[in-house]
Amino acid sequence: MENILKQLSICIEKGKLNKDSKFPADMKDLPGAIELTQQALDDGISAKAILDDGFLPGMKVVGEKFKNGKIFLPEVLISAKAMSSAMELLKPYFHSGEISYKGKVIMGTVSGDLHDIGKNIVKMVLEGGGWQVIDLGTNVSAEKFINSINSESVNIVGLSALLTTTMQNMKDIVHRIKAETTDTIVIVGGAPLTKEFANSINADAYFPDPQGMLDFLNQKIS
Ligand code: B1M
Repeated sequence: MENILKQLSICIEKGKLNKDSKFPADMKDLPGAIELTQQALDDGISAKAILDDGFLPGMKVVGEKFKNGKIFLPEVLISAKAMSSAMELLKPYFHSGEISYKGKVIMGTVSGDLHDIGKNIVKMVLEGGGWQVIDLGTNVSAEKFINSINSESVNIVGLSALLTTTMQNMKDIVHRIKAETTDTIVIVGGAPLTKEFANSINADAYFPDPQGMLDFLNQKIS
């Protein structure tokens, strides 16, 4: 089990999408993220283990290399593509077991921010936990969040931000949601955030990981 997840993590890191991918040259003809994810599932490895021990460690290395100038944006994109494509195979497992939804949540990445890998993972975990997620996508303005809160009659919203610059946009969006809607619970997350920042912008909760948000939502209805 450890071996296949390690290989998977290397495929994400190197951006090896599938067996036919010509990139990277030194992995030619080897199975890629798609085949290894399928193989792991066929071997009975849980979707959570594939995510936690295969996908996420690979993407962490990508982030560190990018930060240290060892790789550049195109390589990051290739890795992100490998991870998102393989993630499609996990979707049915996150979705399975849903008979009726526990509730509805709106999610989006805040305006100015195009990062959606983490937000999509949170979405899948919530859906896997029985919640319906209305995904507004990336670069979502305060207006769009507020319109969706009103039109869908939803009172729980999750905001994601990955850039220190868009944390300011998050602050403005939380402020507008609180001022222009009633009793909306705003949950925030994303790598650069802290609990202190979340408190300072008047968010109702902050979670560094999807499970924290899922547990919080489940507690709300118990
Ligand atoms: Co960008 N990027 N990026 N990037 N990118 C970072 C974030 C960065 C830290 C890289 C670095 O410099 N080391 C840096 C930000 C620095 C800063 O703000 N201080 C950065 C930068 C600078 C940029 C650009 C400005 C680069 C440029 O153009 N010069 C640009 C900005 C574009 C924009 O948004 N306007 C940019 C672009 C991109 C790509 C498009 C190439 C690509 C995004 C692809 C995509 O998302 N579809 C990309 C990527 C992939 C990254 C890194 C490498 C990986 C991010 C990621 O997906 N992580 C990242 C480096 C890093 O993270 N170390 C980086 C994996 C993901 C699973 O984690 O999103 O944190 P994360 O989500 C986690 C938790 O945070 C949590 O759960 C998730 C699962 O565990 N979580 C929540 C997230 N949201 C939550 C919400 C919740 C609860 C939990 O409740 C609501």
